[in-house]
Amino acid sequence: MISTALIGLGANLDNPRAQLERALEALDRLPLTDCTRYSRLYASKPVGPQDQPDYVNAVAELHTHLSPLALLDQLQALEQQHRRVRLRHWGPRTLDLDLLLFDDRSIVTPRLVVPHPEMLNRGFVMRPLADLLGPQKLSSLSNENLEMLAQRVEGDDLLPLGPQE
Ligand code: A4P
Ligand code: MG
Repeated sequence: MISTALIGLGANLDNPRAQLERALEALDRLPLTDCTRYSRLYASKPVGPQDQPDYVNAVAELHTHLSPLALLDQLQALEQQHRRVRLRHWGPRTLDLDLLLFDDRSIVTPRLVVPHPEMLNRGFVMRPLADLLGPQKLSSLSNENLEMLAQRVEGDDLLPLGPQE
């Protein structure tokens, strides 16, 4: 059975834009998985500790035959390949991959919570997600449409990156 998964990507170390571009290619090469589309990239101010570089964020849509936990394994392996430095919670990282949504499933296990518990509070997730999916309803989250949810959390701290920047 094929499922649709939405992945949040974030990086703020070692040329974050290049990290994200490499990660998007790598997502398309995961076993039993295609990256069908992705949002534009956004520069964003750090949420959490402020004494760290700005982030680059994006959201990618995958079609996958993997289970949610098998996909999480693959995402964590990719983070390791990008030599992610995990110094502190909400601190700087070369690559962070969050599993935002998996079809319309709700999952609560020690290793994986879907929908990602913080996504609704984060403009750097909701704006690219709304760009990608349009004003549809997300049944696993709420009855509100995505564009309205995105507007509610949007600040002025998101900057779309052009192709050559
Ligand atoms: N885990 C549970 N559910 C999930 C899920 N849906 N997706 C578990 C991914 N992982 C999930 O994650 C800790 C554990 O969460 C994993 O072992 C997994 O089993 P982590 O990524 O190792 O820990 P972390 O990154 O230190 O914490 P966390 O909560 O993931 O940080 P966030 O929420 O990713 O926040 N500001 C801007 N502008 N842009 C950003 O991208 N990112 C962060 C990090 C802070 N500020 C930011 C940004
Ligand atoms: Mg994370």
